[in-house]
Amino acid sequence: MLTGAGVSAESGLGTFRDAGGIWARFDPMKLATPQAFAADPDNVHEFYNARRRNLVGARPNAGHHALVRLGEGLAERGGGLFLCTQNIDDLHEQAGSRAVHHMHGELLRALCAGCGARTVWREDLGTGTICPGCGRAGAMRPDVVWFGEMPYGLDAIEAALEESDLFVAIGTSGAVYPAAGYAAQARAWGLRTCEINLEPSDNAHVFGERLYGPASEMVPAFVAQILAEAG
Ligand code: BJW
Repeated sequence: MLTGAGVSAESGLGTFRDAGGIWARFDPMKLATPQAFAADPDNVHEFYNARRRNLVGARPNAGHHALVRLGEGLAERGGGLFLCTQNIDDLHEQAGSRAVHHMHGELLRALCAGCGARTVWREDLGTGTICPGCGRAGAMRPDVVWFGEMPYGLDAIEAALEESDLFVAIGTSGAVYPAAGYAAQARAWGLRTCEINLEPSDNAHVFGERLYGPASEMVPAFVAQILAEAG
């Protein structure tokens, strides 16, 4: 299972590439690259501080809750769910999903570029923030994956894909790699593949099944169908 910004859209968190989305209002090259952070850390901190404050008030929607039921239902039947999200929010966890794989990091964590410590973080970050690990200031950044950086846990994702019989992408435009490549890989390996999105994504043609509509409606219906099929 791969989720993207669309699953959190109905919880009030903006998507990136829709009309009026985050990258329509802000230049990703000035905010979501290591070079941008090196050039203007205050600007990047301000952008993520605002999004962190917004996230603290956000709550999961019926799509997130349905994925909890899917995980539990598959476990009861002797199966399992590998939930990989590109989202840096914690709405899957708030809903009750466990062991969520955040391949693009987490907004509620800080990373010290000096010592590598990753710390749970709910407050604003700034250039003067002191790392609780090494005690130094000046190297704290949001623990998120920017363009040009290696996403987290790619080996674990590939291993989970290899063991799966179903790959589902929910609420993602299929514009960002390597995440966007998993559907084609899954298809090539013979997995059943399904896209759930508001509209066809960039790689919609790759999926064997396509369901279009809001995640809060489509995901609960899909989960009910999968659990019924599983018996
Ligand atoms: C709804 C809905 C509703 C709305 N219900 N649906 C080829 C191979 C490998 C890499 C590259 C490559 N070509 C280029 C690259 C480099 C680059 C890349 O992909 N660039 C592209 C722009 C072309 N990738 C990278 O740099 C990555 N690292 C990397 O490649 O390392 C080296 C490497 C090489 C080879 C193999 C492995 C590794 C890192 C990418 C980091 C992305 N970071 C961001 C920011 C994170 C922090 C933050 O949040 O600020 O991650 S960018 C942004 O995009 C964010 C998202 O996770 C990511 C994906 O966006 P997502 O989730 O798909 O959102 P949207 O807005 O695009 O789509 C939402 C969808 O939902 C839409 O379709 C709507 O219709 C739908 N929707 N409402 C259901 N209610």
